[in-house]
Amino acid sequence: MKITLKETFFKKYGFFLIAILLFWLKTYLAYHLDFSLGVDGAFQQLILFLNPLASTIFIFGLSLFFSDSKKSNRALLLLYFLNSLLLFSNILYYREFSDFITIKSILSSASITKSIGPSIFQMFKLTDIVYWIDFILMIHLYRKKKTSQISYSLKKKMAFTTMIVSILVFLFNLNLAEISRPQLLTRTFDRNYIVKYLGLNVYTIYDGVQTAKANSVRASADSSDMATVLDYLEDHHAEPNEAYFGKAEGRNIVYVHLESMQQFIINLSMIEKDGTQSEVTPFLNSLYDNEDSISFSNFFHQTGQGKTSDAELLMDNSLFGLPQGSAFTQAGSDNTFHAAPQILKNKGYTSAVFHGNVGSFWNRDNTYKAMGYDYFFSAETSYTLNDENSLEYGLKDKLFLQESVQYLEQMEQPFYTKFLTVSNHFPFPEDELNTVYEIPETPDSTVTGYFNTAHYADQAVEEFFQYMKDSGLYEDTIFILYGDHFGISNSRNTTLAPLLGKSSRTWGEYDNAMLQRVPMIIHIPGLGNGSIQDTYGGQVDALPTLMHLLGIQTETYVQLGQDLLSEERNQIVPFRNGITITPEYTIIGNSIYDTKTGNSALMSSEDSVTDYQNEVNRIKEASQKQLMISDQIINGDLLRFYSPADFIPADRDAHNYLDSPAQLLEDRKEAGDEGTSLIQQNNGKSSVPLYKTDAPEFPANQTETELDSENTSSEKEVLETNLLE
Ligand code: GP9
Ligand code: MN
Repeated sequence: MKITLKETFFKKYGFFLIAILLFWLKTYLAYHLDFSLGVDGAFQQLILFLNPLASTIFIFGLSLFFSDSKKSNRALLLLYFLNSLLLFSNILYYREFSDFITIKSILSSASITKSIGPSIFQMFKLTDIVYWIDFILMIHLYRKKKTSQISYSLKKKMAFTTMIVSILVFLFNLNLAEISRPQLLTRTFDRNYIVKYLGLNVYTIYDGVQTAKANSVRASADSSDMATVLDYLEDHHAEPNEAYFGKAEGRNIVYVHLESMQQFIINLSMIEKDGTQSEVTPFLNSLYDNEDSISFSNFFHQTGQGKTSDAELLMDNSLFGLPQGSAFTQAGSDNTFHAAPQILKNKGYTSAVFHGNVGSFWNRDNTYKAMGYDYFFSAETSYTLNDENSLEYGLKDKLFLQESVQYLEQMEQPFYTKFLTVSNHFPFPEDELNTVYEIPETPDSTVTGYFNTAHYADQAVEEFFQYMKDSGLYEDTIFILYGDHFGISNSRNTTLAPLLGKSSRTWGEYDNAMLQRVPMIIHIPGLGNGSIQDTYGGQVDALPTLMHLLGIQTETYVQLGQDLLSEERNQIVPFRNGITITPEYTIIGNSIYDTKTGNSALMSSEDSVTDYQNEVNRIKEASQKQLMISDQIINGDLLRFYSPADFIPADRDAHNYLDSPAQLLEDRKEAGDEGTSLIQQNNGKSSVPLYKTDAPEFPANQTETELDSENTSSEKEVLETNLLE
């Protein structure tokens, strides 16, 4: 009798229950294997264990609403597959971004796919099979007809009961979460928190609701919202430092955007495969510690999911990217910006971005128009790409920089320009032609490769600088070299640790945070009293710094950063994910570390507990406020309601970047003898032949036979035609 009861029970509910159990365990396994959710203590462990349950019951319970069992079972299988796909996509995404997929990032999936698409295979691990064997088992059970056979009347009842059970489990879960983390859903914590406490499915739904809300924010914003922003700016503005104000007045501006370059690489020497020891980035090192450079040793990237585009937004606007997705893709097509190129256009500058990748990547082709860039030289219009000379993200740096100067020399001076490099991009692939710096193998080929691609990028920048000197542009220019974001993601830092002389065993969230420093070198030829500054700052602070160096006051502009050279800086550096760093404290969730030592700050604090708490709260609030004001500006498109003195807003329709090279030529002709371009100053003689590159793919460096066999002669012709013009 007992056995029959058991049998009947399994016959009726087995397939359904197995599905729930398998998926629950799989999610829990993924939490441990692939996500680092910062779970602390037994109580949080319990919540983590419980959190996949409610949504799994709910989602799979939907299958019970079908009248016949066959349909139900099929629906269950489909739901199982879709939910597995969501989980697995998040796993892959997390491996690169240390973050979860957002609805916005799916909506702007073109950019995301382009960003991680080509390197997708690098994300897979052999052990990923564990995320799919359960599904294979489910199919097997389905085929063997080991599915649930529940009668219609019973199923109807069961469907509703299941829904109720799932809601009860969810409320219980939410209750536990609120005990551990009050106001979880009412205050904006990071995505990690929501997954940690409520699970991946709940996070996805929550994110969807947030996205819908955000869309309505823009519609409901009005000019009064701008008042809050202006109040903030009045309090937050840091006066320029007189010693530096105007030091680069009237100069050309050249930004060298160093893809994935992290500060740890500066002055780092490694032992190569052949036993010799040398610096990874000797040229950057020479600029970093240089009498004509102001360099920063505690400068952090502040990017989020928008990665390169966030870095660009920060540098050009002194505004943060959004908490989710990329502001370039979400707001770049509609919003008003008061970006550097537009501010400077009103002061007689011309501007351009150079990038050897397609123009639509990160929605650049639209966003730059709103930022006032005159020209955008991208892969479609301005560079010659072939299989040999380019990588997943565009033309290799040495060729890219070389090919760029044919346009640069034609630009009216002074100019504001940005060169976006790509060679040092994840997954830092081996490039047979350009393997110049080989360290011994590590367990992770992306970590091993990073040093070579960084070294290559360093050489490319050196060649570019040599050209600037040889062409005579150097003396009239201010150079800003900055790393855009991490190249080695947190999940790989334990492999990196021993290479930096650190222990992987004791590696933790504090160490991850410290590695978010990126290079920031301001090179002003002729400056003379260069220095390495140890002030704590981030990318949001770059624009006011530059403006003051150019001798332009910033208090009427909506720039959220503080001049890195000002003596009034608060030195509070928020990361986009809410981590906050000051010279004293590193605040990560509820943990507070001593920034200098990495020890728990509470223990080492000599202040009274209340003073300490007040100070930490003050820092947290300042950090959150800066991010919040930035989000309000972008989400509400608030800059459309405000116009700084002497500022003429950008006219999007004034540009068609597909014509940039032709437009440049036309503008040069129009300027005629009065023109200030380098080529005009040289009476029409091109400076391009002065550019020396050792790139093996460069046509002039290839023998005739190589050229013929690779059929790149067309490239040479294009270059020559460009020169003739
Ligand atoms: C793409 C390049 C890389 O054009 O700038 O962007 P990322 O993947 O680093 O955001
Ligand atoms: Mn990048």
